[in-house]
Amino acid sequence: MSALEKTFVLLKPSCVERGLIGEVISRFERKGLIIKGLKMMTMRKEMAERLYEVHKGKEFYDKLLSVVTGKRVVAILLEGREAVIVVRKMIGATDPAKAEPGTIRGDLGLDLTDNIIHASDSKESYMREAPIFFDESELLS
Ligand code: 3AN
Repeated sequence: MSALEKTFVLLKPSCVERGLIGEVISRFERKGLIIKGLKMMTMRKEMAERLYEVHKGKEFYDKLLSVVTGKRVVAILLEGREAVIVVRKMIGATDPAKAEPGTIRGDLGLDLTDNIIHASDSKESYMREAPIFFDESELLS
């Protein structure tokens, strides 16, 4: 059996505002992923800039920052076997209009910019993204 892995998930403002926090967390729990960290916070601009730094310069970057900055989000650390790839499969394609039914974006969203949820796409992304939202001590516990 492969080693347990952690991944980082962010429930975006539309997920919080539409009352879908429980629905999304419930899917992860039912899958067997363990919640290792969970916090609601207001997304500061500096956090959004760090999370989306790879998209700086793209035409959707400014809009992306403006839809998340100053809004409530929920940051989650999940742990489980192959957690990164499992969660990416569960969230579905970036564009909710193209995401398969059965996925979180496919079932719950339509907007492309605020597409319900973010999840790390690799172990390296997890290592970069998780410390933006969680302190070192929270990551180790
Ligand atoms: P994913 O979130 O599936 O990893 P990325 O990393 O390509 O997708 O994009 C990061 C975020 O940027 C997306 N979650 C979405 O909010 C936004 N985004 C990506 N592509 C577009 C686009 N063409 N127009 C508007 N927003 C976009």
